[in-house]
Amino acid sequence: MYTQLVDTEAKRLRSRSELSEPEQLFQARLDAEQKIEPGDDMPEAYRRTLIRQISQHAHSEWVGMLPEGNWITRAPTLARKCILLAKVQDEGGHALYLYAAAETLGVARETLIEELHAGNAKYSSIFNYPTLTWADVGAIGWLVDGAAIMNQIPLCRCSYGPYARAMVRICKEESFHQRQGYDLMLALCRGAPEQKQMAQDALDRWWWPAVMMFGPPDESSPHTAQSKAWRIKLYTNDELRQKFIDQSVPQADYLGLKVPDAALKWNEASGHYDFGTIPWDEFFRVVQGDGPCNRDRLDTRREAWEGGRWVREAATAHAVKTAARRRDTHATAPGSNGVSP
Ligand code: FAQ
Repeated sequence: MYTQLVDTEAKRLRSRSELSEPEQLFQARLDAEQKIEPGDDMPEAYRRTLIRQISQHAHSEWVGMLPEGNWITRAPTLARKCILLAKVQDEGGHALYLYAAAETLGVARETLIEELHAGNAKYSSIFNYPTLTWADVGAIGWLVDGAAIMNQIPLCRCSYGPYARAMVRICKEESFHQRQGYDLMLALCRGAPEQKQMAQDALDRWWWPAVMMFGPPDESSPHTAQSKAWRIKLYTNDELRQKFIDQSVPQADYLGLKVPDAALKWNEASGHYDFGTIPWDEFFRVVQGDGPCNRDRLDTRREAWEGGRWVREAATAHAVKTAARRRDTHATAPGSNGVSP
């Protein structure tokens, strides 16, 4: 399916000389690393690609609160509970910045959320896996936040201003999340043999899903070539995946854990780790809605949306009343001619 998409999309990636004059001017701005801002002229396809990527990213943060949220009530100490609460709240905040960034492109947040709830929008495959033990919270911080940062640091330099600026703060928070996850894994690995085993089991289950978070291999990625030309993506999926593996393997060694890949081997000539076959069938299954928790995740998000409806309605009613009061005060203030602005 994806190979087919690549062929079609590749045809659409036109050479510079085939671009219209406004497109060439736009491309020249991107090549000069100028930021594109919401009021600027932009090709419709650029705008649509940004809405697609930013909204998928926002949904990922939003759904991504759920796997770890599952452990807030069961954190083993008060300190760990406070840390986890703060982390999960941070992810909610990231979703809100990102929905706001998407809104600057002329799409309403409610529309995006409706698409998510209808099952028509994508979010990261990784959040469709269950958190079975406390060690999974450590593995998510270490590996999932680790992979997220690897992908997101370059996005701080992407061509669209509001997205790039949102990423600066998000990356600072994600770096801290990654360190808390690694710290949790370290505590388990220095603990009882059963705790270390729990950490190993979490690594076994999260390794390949984390490696697949970077998206399909470059030769099967329909969007990478155009997104790179537009500087929405600065690196390909495979480039970032390799960086992540190179960074994470020594970290696993330091923990005394074994990465579940028999083919993993340092390659002196390339200066990178060689790795085994990635289970892409599983990835495509999960992305197409058939992962271990897809249905559960969407049901939970829909329920939360319905459960929070009264809060949104109350906040809107309050805002309307406050605005009306302000208008009345203004109209009766001394010196006012009673005409509302
Ligand atoms: N899962 O041609 P490409 C986080 C889809 S945030 C599901 O390579 P593109 C924080 C892709 O959308 C994690 N679908 O596409 C956190 C496209 O579908 P479409 C999220 C995937 O856009 C931590 C199709 O496959 N981060 O973790 C996945 O150029 C801990 C073809 O793929 C971001 O979103 C996937 N893994 O590259 C929260 C970062 N991969 O639209 C809580 C921004 C690909 O044609 C706890 N996004 N697909 O139907 C990006 O950098 C890019 O969008 C990629 C995909 C790299 C994800």
